[in-house]
Amino acid sequence: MPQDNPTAPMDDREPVFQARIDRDEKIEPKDWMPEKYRRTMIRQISQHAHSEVIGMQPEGNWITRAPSLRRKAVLLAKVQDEAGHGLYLYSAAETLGATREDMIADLQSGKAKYSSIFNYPTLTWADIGAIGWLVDGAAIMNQVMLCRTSYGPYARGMVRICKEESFHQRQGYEIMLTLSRGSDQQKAMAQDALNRYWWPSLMMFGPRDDDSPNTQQSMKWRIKRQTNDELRQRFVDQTVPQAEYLGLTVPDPDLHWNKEREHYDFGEIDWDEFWQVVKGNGPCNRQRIAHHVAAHEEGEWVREAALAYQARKASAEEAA
Ligand code: BYC
Repeated sequence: MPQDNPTAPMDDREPVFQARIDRDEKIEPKDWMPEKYRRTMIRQISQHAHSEVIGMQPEGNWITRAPSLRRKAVLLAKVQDEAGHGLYLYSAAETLGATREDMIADLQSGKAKYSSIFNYPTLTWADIGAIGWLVDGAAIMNQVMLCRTSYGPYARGMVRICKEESFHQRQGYEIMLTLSRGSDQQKAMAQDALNRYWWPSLMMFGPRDDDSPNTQQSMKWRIKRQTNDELRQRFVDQTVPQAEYLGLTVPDPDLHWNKEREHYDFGEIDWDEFWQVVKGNGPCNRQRIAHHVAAHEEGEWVREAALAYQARKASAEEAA
């Protein structure tokens, strides 16, 4: 096969690679791949990993203040799951030659992005419900598609992540259900969380297809199987009836069912806000990175100890 032949001319390798993608074959770490495919995968997987890890902060903020022992145990487990997702994803990116040190340095310098949604604060307990329901709901919408992405290690990691995300989504919806069936004050708290998290959740899917520089090539390489706008529409269609069941109002006066399209029409997203947040100027961007840097520095001794243990074990094995 020309893709396994390192001396085959580039002209042959690219079409063979594309033919493998078109046949829905998975690309594995040792397979030949165009350099741009490799860089795109590292970009997306590492940014996905960063999102999982930074996403622990807004939720972690409520672990000590969860309203009951049960809620606390569930939230603690969810936040630990997010750390696990980050680890699977960093490992998947490492199979492409990226190093953990470089990925972390890119996150901390602002070179690598993470999901815009985690730059909004969690002001009340209802925000934890809204994150599970809306943010994990949006994440699943995107990640179910990624279970069939063309890069093998990423696709396999996503299968496991999706199982955990669907539990996360349900626990968030259950919090919202409890609050919306509770006192007037609790219902108002749930409505306020929906008001603040609705639009940022729609932004999670990324820019409009017309303004998305990466979508076309990523669709061709089957990294993405659906576009940002297609997934956003599916999310709105699925989530609006859930809001109705809760008795809450989606904060969009233009939202209505379009009989001809058989989809909800919805209002214009504030794209200026989206790009401001992506560029680092959201309400919590600086706080998120500062916290990550501090935690990373405090964890230096753990990394040193782990490396020393590994080196010692290797030399003991060599001596035996
Ligand atoms: N926020 O050409 P586009 C979770 C960037 S976490 C920030 O459409 P692409 C969870 C984009 O990176 C779930 N930046 O790009 C964890 C690109 O910039 P670069 C996170 C964004 O890659 C804890 C530029 O805008 N999920 O589940 O084709 C608790 C142009 O965009 C955003 C993932 O990461 C954004 N929202 O499509 C709870 C899924 N959107 O990189 C839950 C994996 C766009 O060229 N990622 N940008 O400098 C993807 O599926 C794709 O990367 C995206 C964007 C759909 C996000």
